Amino acid sequence: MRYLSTLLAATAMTAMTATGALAAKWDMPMAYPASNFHSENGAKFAKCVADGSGGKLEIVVHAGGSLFNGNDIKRAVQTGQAPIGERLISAHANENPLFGIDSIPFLATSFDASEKLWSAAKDKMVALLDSQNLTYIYAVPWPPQGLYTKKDVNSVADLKGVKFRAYNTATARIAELAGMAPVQIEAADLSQALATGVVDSFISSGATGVDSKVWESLDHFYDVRAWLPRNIVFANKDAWNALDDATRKVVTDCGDKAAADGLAESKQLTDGYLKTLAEHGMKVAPPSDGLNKELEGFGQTMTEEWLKKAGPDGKAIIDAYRAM
Ligand code: PCA
Repeated sequence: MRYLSTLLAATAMTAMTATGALAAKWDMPMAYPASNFHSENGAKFAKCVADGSGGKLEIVVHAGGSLFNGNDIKRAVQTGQAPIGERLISAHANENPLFGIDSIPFLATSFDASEKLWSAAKDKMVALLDSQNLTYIYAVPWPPQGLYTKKDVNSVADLKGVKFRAYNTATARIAELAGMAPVQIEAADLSQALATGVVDSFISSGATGVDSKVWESLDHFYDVRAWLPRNIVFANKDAWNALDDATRKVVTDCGDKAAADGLAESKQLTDGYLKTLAEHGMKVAPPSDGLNKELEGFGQTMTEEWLKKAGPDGKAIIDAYRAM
């Protein structure tokens, strides 16, 4: 089904506008549900571009992984099957450690710290994307990441043997360090994986917990605030190059606005998500000191591992961030 709709819809189409100007239609795959704040922000971005370009560029958002699975979006945009798309960039840390910079546990744990880390990393990230035929448009952080479980967890030992949903190499590595069994699952499939017992734990934001109605399967949210991963919106470089200068400027300006609006939304919604989890009967609490210390220890291990993998470029980013 997905493959068929992909074939039918994913091409960048061009048509003439009423005034005779060449108009383009860009399909924009996104992985998270239409009601998620990233997706709503993406829809506003699309409207901004349509309005700003006077209809010369129409961007059509396809939320919820309906056009491409989350894991396939980046490749689809690189290869031109989709002209633009949004992806959780740390899910691609296996291609290059730089993509995982925002998911190193306890390196940047607040919105302010996450913005600093991003400003230290952004130029290199944009260049890396460019080297993969992708033009950076905008990025928005998720709220801080916490631990969802079925039972009380007071130490890492309580996690041993738990079936854990991972969404990138960092979450898989945490599972490994804690003696859990990681299973890579897209957010779109999370509710079902929880309901069928494929997994009983994961680390994510309050946003994804609410999107997935996790209270139907789980009881606890530990507000660990371990990191704030980012979704990045990028365009296929050839599709980008085919736009005229004025339209490119509209996309860039709308992207800057989407980055600022998305950050503000993410901040503003953070507490409300945790309230919603609690209202549905979940126990929402900070981690115990013991659990927190052990997780911070994982953070140190993983920072060292990351620095080894990322080499001098990675070290330069972390040094610049720490000096801010
Ligand atoms: N939600 C996404 C990634 C980070 C987040 O908060 C997810 O769980 O897939």
